[in-house]
This record gives sequence, C-alpha cells and structure tokens, in this order.
Amino acid sequence: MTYRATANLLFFLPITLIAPACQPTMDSECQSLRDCPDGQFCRLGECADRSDGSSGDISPLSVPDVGEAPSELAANPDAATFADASDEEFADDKPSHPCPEAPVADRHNLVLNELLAKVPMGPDGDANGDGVRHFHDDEFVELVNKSDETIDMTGVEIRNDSHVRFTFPSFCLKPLHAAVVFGGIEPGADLPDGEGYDSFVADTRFAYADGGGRAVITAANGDSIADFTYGSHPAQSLNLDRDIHGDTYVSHGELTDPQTLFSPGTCANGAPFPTGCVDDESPDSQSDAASDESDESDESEPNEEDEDAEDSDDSAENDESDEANTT
Ligand SMILES: [Ca+2]
Ligand SMILES: [Ca+2]
Ligand SMILES: [Ca+2]
Repeated sequence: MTYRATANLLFFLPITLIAPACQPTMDSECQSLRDCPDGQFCRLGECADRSDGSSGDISPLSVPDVGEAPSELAANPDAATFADASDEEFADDKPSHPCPEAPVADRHNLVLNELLAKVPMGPDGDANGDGVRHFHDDEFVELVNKSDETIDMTGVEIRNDSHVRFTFPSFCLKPLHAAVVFGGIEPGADLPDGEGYDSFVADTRFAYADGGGRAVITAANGDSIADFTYGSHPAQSLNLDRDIHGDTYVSHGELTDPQTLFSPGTCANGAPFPTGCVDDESPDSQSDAASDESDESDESEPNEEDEDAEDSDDSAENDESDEANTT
C-alpha cells in the first residue's frame, strides 16, 4: 500500500501543479502548440508570440519553461552562482595547454633535420625499433627546435607531396630537442624513447615514394616551415649537412664514418641533440665532433637532388622492388 500510495502521489502531483497554469479558459483559442500558428505557442489558452524569436520545434510542455527559466535564474543568486560554477567545471574539463606562452613553431625555429623515405632492406631498415622492417612503418620525419626556447608544436602538419599525414597534438618542444614521427609501428610495440627527443606515430602512413618525392612541413597557421623535394637516393635517410644548421640534405652515410643509415632522435653522429650537434664555441664543428670519434674527414660530394622527381604516393610499393642495399 505504501508503494501504491507513493506512486499515486507522484502521478497526480505534476498534474496538480501544472494544470492550473495550463488550463485553458472557456474562450481559449488553443490547448497546445499545435493549435497556434507558426512562431507562436499556447500560453494560458491563447496563442502568444515566442519571446526568443526562434521557430524551431519545441514541445508544448517545454515552451513555458523556456520563458520562465531565465528570469528565475536572474532573480536567484544561488542559481547564477551555480551556473558560474558549471562553466568553471566545464572549463576545467578542457585540455590544458602545456605551454600557452611559448612561441608557435615556424620556419625560424623549427627545421626538418632528417627524412627517411627509402627504408633500407632487411633488419637494417628497422628504424622504429619494433623488430620488423616495414617499408612504411619505418619511414620517419625528424624535426628539431633550433631555437633557444620552447616552442609550441600544436597544429604543425607533416605532409607528403599531396596529403596531410600527421598533425601535432598539443605539444611543446624544448630547445634543441627533436620530435620524430614514424610512419607506423607494430601493434603493442613501444616507440623509441631517449634523451633529447619525443616520438610519435603518423596519423596515416607517410608513403614517401622511394624514387623521389616531397616532404612538406606546415605551421599551424598554414605557413611553410619546410618544403623538401628529393630525388633518387640510396636506401638511407636524407639529413641536413650539418645537423640542425645546414641548408642542404645529403645521404646520412656521408655524415658518418663508418656510415650509418639513419639516426631518428639523435644527431647523425649518434649524440643527443641538446649536447652533441651544436658546439657553441665552434659553430661549424659538428662534422668535427663526428670526426672526433671516427678521426676521418669525409669530403664526399653531396647527393644531387632530382628536382624532376615524381610525386606519386602509389609508387612507393613499386619502388619496393627497386630497393637494394646500395650502401
Ligand atoms: Ca620497424
Ligand atoms: Ca618509402
Ligand atoms: Ca637524426
């Protein structure tokens, strides 16, 4: 009986509360929204213009609340306070930006330091360290913050010749640190991690054509940071000569002795970016730093770049058959 009595009370209470306000008079022209022209609603038996001017579909029960709620909120300080608190809570739910005061990445502070478009054959091609050589997953782009302050990478895009393949999330890149974006990685495998760099996986495989193509880095505002067209080259990365501060790209092996095929996340000589590439006392000594270990001065000529290279994503697979250990 207690349950039934409670149920009856809950059933009739809303009707009791609502009925007096909505009961039409004898000369009422309407009983619901359906009885009124477009743009009006039924209020106390008469069709009235909508105060908000909208003409959307609103259920009859909700119409009175639309007109009454704002005045109640305005007259009730507690209600206003509650609304403010909700806004704050909502703001707290938004992702916080880790470096809101940092300058945004642009062509003056960010450089495309290394690109692996043609993945070497066999185990030597496992650039992402997942234990598998994959002609798409092991491709990578290495970007370095060449400035002396942290920069905001959020929204920076990496493209091949025609499509955006990766857009940086909210991310801050420290001075002389690198961001390496791999084309992919085996499920469950960990991305490479080490001093002076952070690793990412492309949203969609880069599919940089082996025989020649184009890598484009674009700032969040759409300005160009790098636009690098490469041609036919050995199966190894193309690296700035010299790291960070060079203005031409050469095959990675030309920078090291014994030659190495790529160096995602580090200087070409394998040293961490923050300490190994740049010698403030001797800005041109990066190659010297490399030769300190190898005791060799390699004067080999840079690879010529084929400006007429074909820009075709689809050629990547075809190029696979052409890959050879040319090194
Ligand atoms: Ca791999
Ligand atoms: Ca490729
Ligand atoms: Ca490198």
